[in-house]
Amino acid sequence: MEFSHKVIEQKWQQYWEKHQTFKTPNNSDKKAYILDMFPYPSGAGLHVGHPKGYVATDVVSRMRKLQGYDVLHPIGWDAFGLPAEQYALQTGNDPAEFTLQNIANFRNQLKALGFSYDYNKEVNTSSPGFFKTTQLIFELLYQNGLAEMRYVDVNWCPELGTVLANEEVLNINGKMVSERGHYPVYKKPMRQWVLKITAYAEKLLEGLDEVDWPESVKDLQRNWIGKSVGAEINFAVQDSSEIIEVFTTRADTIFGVEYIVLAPEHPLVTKLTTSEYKTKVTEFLATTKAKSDLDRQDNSKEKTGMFIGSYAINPVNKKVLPIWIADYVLPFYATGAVMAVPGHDERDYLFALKYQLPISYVIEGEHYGKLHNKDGKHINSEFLNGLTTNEAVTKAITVLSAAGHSTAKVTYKLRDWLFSRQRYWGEPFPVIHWEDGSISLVDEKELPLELPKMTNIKPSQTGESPLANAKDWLTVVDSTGKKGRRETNTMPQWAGSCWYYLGYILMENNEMLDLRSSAAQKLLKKWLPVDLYVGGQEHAVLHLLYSRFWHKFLYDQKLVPTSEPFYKLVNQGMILGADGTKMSKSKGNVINPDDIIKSHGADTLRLYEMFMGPIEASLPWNPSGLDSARKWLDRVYRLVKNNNFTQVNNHQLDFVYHNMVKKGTEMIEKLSFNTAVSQLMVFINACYKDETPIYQPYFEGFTKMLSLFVPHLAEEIWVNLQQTSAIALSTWPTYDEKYLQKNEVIIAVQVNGKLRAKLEVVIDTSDEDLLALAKANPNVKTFLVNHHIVKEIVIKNKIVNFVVK
Ligand code: ANZ
Repeated sequence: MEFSHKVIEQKWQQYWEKHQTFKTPNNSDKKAYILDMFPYPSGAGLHVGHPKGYVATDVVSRMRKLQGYDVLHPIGWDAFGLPAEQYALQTGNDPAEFTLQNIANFRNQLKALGFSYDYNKEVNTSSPGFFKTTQLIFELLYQNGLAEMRYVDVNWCPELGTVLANEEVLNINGKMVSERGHYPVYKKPMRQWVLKITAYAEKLLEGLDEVDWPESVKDLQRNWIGKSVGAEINFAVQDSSEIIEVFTTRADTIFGVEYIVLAPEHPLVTKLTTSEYKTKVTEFLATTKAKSDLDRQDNSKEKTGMFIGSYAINPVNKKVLPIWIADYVLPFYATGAVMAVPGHDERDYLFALKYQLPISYVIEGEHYGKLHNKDGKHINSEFLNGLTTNEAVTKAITVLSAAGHSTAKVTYKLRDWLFSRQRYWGEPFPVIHWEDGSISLVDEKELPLELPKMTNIKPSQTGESPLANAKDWLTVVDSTGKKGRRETNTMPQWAGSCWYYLGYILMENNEMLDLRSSAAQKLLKKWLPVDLYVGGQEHAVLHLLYSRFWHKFLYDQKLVPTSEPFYKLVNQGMILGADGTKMSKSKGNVINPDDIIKSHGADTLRLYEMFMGPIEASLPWNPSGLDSARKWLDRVYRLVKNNNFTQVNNHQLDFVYHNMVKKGTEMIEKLSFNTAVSQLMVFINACYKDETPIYQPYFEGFTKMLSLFVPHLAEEIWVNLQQTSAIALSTWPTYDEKYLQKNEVIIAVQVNGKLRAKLEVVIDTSDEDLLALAKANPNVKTFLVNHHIVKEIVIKNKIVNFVVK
């Protein structure tokens, strides 16, 4: 190896820290806020997958800095979370201490990779100074009617005496059991906080048109929100004053309704079940509760249901329709009731076949007892006859609405967000439940409401969080002697990540500014929105939807200046194990970045991860690729050590240098890092070919570009080029078009009008030479052999065409 990465890397990391090279400036009107999805500081430390996204954002941040932008490039810790809670429950230790140790380890690992983070801006979601604002935003949500308490089923495990998160519950032989110990788990209703994200469904949908995100992520969000435009139609119950409201997107099929289906959990079920069916209905409800919503919607799973003894009346033709309950109708979607049209809807069709219910058709086409789910002219439908689906939907709704039987309705699949967890290690809710049943918020002046220190964190045995054991903390008495109890639930891990990107902006001199202060508002105006956000695809929906919801709420409160938080989003691909599968401890294919930093250096790791392929691609770790990256850095360093530099341009490198600056810049702008690195490689090859001393200004430009990827070595080379201040403080190289005038053109070669080759030739190559070159091309050759050339057409600098027989 040509240089000691250990010496160089430490030296420059200390230099940057000492000189505060990457402290967030406030000098320019141009700003770049470049953000990584912050890590959960697990006990396992960083793995090589983390740096891929972090190097990408570092490359962009460093370029923006050299281009004269004020750059905000921060990092922090998503520090509440289940593993720390589990560690606390198992060992009796304090999760706060454990978390701080993990953070220290993560920070050291990141520093060893030479990232240009401004560590003054660091945030930790579990520190009171941070979650004071999380609690404040919760209070604002509550005051604006967007947070409320409801009874919700939780996973209760009596043996463990605790409620489990969904990911801690396994499904074995159709039964829910705890991941730890395989004890039975039951659904138990508990009072929970819910945030009304559904109130923002439309805004969350519309906002997607404003952002530069991968279409796949936008689609995932759109599907998650699941907007459905349709109508509610009222069906009167026979011999009763009850009305069943169904939601349908296909009001046009109203004449094809054969029966009505209620979700088994629908509130009318008890009222409408006649006495002879009562026992069976109760049994049916119990079996439905054991099924997941996913299974209930899965068309490949068998649908079950039963008739409950009552009938409804179709408002258009007064047809009497039996009322059924069935598991395929979900209680929490739309009205939880459907009008079943077995001729044209797949689920209704399968259900009707199974229970021998009649099937009729209202759209012309091939029927013969089959499902017919194509568009067509309507039949058997009185005033809808002859219309297509779209026309018939509109007309049906108009007619039914005029008669008072229907209202146009938009429904969303999006559910309100279950916002409480039965955990110790989370943000306490700033809420007091008083003995008279009222609820009040903790006075803002008393925030943050901190977690009580507990010497032994253990389950409460009641389903409440371990906080139920902290009796002193729990009990509150007001000035009149009225007693209250604090909330034992804590907020989910998502809470902190909903606004941490604002936290960085507000973190000034180790203190979080009050979101509403004018200093805070000024900074938010400067930095928002985030210009580039890089992170894993696994956050496509939850984190990115929850944080957009909070952001839009804060926007409506006039506390943030933009309606969307993250302008551009990129999902980096995974780094797989060398065997092409996901890295995991059990497979023994995990690569630890600390080992690579020791053996090859951080610069090599950074370069390798950027050069291995497009940023979005998931690619396997390749040790020989890593070695090659190091070899190339040695080659660059050798060139510096063994060469003379000159201030006189011999013009040998003009094209290759200016081309590197132009294309390299464009490629980094497009986040095409691997191709940008190849531009640097082309330049180094040209330097090696050029025997004369290298024109120093060109090599300086190269080193600046190199510094984005391999900052330590670049700083070292910079010193070798007799520079006195850090390369990170220099300016981005520019190119001159005049050196990029092409002396080559691309010639298309066609045989019988079909493109068979492209040739790169010197401008104004003669017709004879072009013909000779074209005929020599191996691909063209295969289309000429065994053929007779009838005509040769040459258009200078453009095309060669052979007409053959
Ligand atoms: C009659 C009909 C006829 C329907 C037809 C479809 C096709 P999306 O687009 O997903 O919103 N539906 C309504 N509420 C439901 C619930 N709680 N559980 C299960 N299914 C429900 O789907 C709307 C359609 O799903 C509605 O339109 C309804 O069936 C069903 F040829 O009504 B349709």
